[in-house]
Amino acid sequence: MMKTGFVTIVGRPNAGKSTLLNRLVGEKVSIVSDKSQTTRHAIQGIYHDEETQIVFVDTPGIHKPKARLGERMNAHAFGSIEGVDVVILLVDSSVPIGKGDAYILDRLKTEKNLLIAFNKIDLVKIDQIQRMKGYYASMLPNATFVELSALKGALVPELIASIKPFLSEGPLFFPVDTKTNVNEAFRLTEFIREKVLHYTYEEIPHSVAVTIDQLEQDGDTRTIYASIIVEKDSQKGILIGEGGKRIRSIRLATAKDVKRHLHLDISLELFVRVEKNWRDSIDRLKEFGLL
Ligand SMILES: Nc1nc2c(ncn2[C@@H]2O[C@H](COP(=O)(O)OP(=O)(O)OP(=O)(O)O)[C@@H](O)[C@H]2O)c(=O)[nH]1
Ligand SMILES: [Mg+2]
Repeated sequence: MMKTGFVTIVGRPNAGKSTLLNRLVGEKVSIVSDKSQTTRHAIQGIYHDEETQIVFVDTPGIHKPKARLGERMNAHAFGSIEGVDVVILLVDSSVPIGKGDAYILDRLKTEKNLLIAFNKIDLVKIDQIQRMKGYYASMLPNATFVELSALKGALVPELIASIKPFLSEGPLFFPVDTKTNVNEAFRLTEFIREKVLHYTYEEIPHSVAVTIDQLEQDGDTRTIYASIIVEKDSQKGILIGEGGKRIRSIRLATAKDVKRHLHLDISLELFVRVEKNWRDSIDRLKEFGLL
């Protein structure tokens, strides 16, 4: 019998949750960016070793929502902690504690198996982490505390070790070669969105959604027609860029990354469409599986 369990990773936007998920799984399952609110769905990544299978759940960063999309993202994050074996609160040690952290802490007060993980230790001095730990320990004295660098992979085995005591024996949730619950089409839209986030700034990353209009499959080759949805004409102009330069960069970067991580050759056509207030559209949120 193997030890198995579900572990949800929550935290503020940009804490490094998706970076950690990918590190734990050893594959790019969830997209990452230096912009906040990158992840919009609860995404599972499956960790395996000889004695354990852990289903990690990456979640949207909990933030003050500005549109229905944000409200749904928060709801998915909090919904993902129900009934799991362990909740990891991932904290960015390199940013000061703020109101948003206090809000999350308050929501996690009743969690029994709570692990507070201080991430990005590669960026900070030890005494800074000690001070943070002091604050969190005063608020949640029963939590377990660990520190790590998801980016560098430092102390990740220690994180796994501190989860294991909370797991119980049981049948596997997934076959041993499974890495994620999300399908290829979803991953492709996410790879495109990641590149959009990489090449845009300010409000654009938050205003963008990607949908696949047509997907043809031939062995390891995919022909994809996808739309990037934005909220304003001005955003469309920026996304396309002078002489189509930016959209071309997004297309090339996507193809390269899809080749590297999904081992697929893609031929990609990108269209940019303006759809005012799609982030408040019930139909769109339903389509994206967020309602
Ligand atoms: N230096 C350093 N940077 C990190 C570490 N972990 C993550 N990052 C960076 O932090 C940024 C945010 O990482 P993500 O994994 O997208 O953060 P997230 O918590 O999933 O963010 P949301 O999906 O927006 O909630 C990226 O630029 C990462 O490269 C770390 O351990 N050290
Ligand atoms: Mg994320």
